Amino acid sequence: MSVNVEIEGEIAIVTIANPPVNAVNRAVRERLLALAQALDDNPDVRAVILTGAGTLFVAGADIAEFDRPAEPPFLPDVIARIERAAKPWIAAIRGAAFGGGLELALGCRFRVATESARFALPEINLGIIPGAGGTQRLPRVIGVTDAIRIVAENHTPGGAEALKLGLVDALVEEPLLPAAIAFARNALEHALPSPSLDRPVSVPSPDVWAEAEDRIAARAKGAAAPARALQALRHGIEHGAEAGLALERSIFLELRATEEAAALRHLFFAERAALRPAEIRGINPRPIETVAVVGGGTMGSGIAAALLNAGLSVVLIEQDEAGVARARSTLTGIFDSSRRRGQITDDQASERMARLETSIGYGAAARCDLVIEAVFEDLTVKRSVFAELGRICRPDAVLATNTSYIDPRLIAEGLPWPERFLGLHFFSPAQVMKLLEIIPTPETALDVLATSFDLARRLGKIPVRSGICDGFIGNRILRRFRAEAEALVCGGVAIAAVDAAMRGFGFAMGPFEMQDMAGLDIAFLYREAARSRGEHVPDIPGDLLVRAGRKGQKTGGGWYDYAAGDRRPQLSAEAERIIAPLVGARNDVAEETIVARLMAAMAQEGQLILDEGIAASAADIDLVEVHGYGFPRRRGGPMFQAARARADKT
Ligand code: 3H9
Repeated sequence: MSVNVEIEGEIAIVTIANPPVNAVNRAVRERLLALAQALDDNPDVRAVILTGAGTLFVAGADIAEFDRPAEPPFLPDVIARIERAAKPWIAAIRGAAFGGGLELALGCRFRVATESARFALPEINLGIIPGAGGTQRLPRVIGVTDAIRIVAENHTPGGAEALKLGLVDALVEEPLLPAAIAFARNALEHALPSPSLDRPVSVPSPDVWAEAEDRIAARAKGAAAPARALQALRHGIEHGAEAGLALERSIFLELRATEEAAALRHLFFAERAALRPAEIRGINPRPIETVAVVGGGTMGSGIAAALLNAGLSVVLIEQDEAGVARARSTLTGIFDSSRRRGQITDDQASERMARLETSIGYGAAARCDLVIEAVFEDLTVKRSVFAELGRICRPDAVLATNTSYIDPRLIAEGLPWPERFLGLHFFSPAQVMKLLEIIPTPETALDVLATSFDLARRLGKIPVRSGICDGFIGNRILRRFRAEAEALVCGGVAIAAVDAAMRGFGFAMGPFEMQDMAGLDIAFLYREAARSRGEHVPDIPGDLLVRAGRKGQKTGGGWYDYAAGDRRPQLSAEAERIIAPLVGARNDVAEETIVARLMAAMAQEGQLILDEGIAASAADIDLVEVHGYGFPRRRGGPMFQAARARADKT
């Protein structure tokens, strides 16, 4: 870390250089505090420019420090010192000014920025609120209504919008520093504006608060921070900046110490580490521009949409005209719905469809850099696809199978140049779900592995490498989770009590509601197949339900009953009667016990997966659960939960 100072005539230039993102840690805080004094004492200096080295200003406070108690000098005090400096400080911003970075900029008397600048207070994503004056200075600079969107709703204006909002005083062209120096010299000719904290702010009508509260509550999914950020902002408007700063800091320190914030920090670092596994460091990915997707069903079309969204060209291969027409209509539907939700413009939707080519037969795969097979989950069918691809594709084209259960080694048997082959397990809907399980075979080349991680990054996905086992990481844990849920029911716990406990924990649905939605029959057929191979697979309640014709919502009932056209589960006396032979005496256990049993089952399976070398780290397992299986983000994942439970006991 360094904070450098250069003097250009009467202007001092202070550059925070703390790679990779100029995060503000204790050393940076100490140096800034000392510099504010030293530059005030320097009679030659009339103004100070504060900037960041490289392509961004400052990404925020150093999150790695948050696992320890806060250490002085505290950022609010550093910013207060800069704000009250005798020489005006001017923030010169390109790239991200996030969190504590934006708070530092708000403590400066002026802000100049390039178009590339981006401003955010993303603290709520870490389960905390801004802790260095962001909730107080921002509304005094841009007004309450716009400040609420940035403080509590993740709005991230760029340079041009920031100028309109009044968040920056001037938008300048690169090179940034000469432009900032010219701005500073001009500013020194005029009376200075008030420090941000002293500026008047108009009190909004009560409707503004009520509407913001409603919007925030509707999107919070149980997260505490957004509403608390709004509370701090409002307090400062209603009781003055000093009271606002005090409340902001106390909420920040309170939330920083919560389990929720620790879980979100764990995921923050895990998500970044996932993109850069050690084994492919320094290995160049193969260039990928045109991708063939074989199979245009729900999964294939979703994968094609994800690729098109990322700017790649796609050839979608189907067997006949009807298949092509179905796939085209699915993709049109996907982009239409993104357009209706305002995520893309009409032009962007058309441009995406223009990058889609459809083809009957495999010929077009010959010119593709990557082929992703997404046909029916059946070994013989998949093998016949790769027999064709092996004949047609370039030897350097990467070939991937999208499989959720089948051993990729079996699919690749007989494939020429098998080092270009691996499994890519997408999750449905593939254009939405973030998880990508990457399953190399023992023969997969390292640059092919690197190519798949690079592809994940381009698609905005979270890649997790999985070794080969039945169900890979995610479906293997899911099976154990479901088995434990059924074991609870067999032990006399009510079906609805299990679901309610898991919803209370933060899942959108309980395990039985989820099975009813997805259908009970696939897992049943899987068990029946094992039985027909002579394996000993005892009957479980789900088997009895499927044999009685109860396969879930699609048959009007599974674990629950469903009225026609209504997805809300109703308690089912019939289901209870069917499974009764396997169910013990009624046993009402506490919600925490249910949650603890299911968490322990997931973590035990996760530990086996780690011990067998199937997953590279416990954090990877947490990413699989959070990004592929609806595990509540604010709980950090089953391995995080288990580690915290162990720490509590010691
Ligand atoms: C805060 O500011 C609290 C204050 O209100 C109050 C304080 C009193 N700290 O994302 P990338 C690492 S809370 C430590 O891949 P990009 C990251 O782990 C903070 N480390 O880069 C990774 O490490 P590695 C509020 C950080 O170019 C490397 O930097 N701010 C921090 O795709 C590269 O990261 C935020 O929440 C940090 N603050 O995106 C902003 N940030 O190489 C968080 C990053 O070892 N950061 N790292 O894997 C971001 O959103 C992105 O990093 C950014 C760059 C958009 C800036």
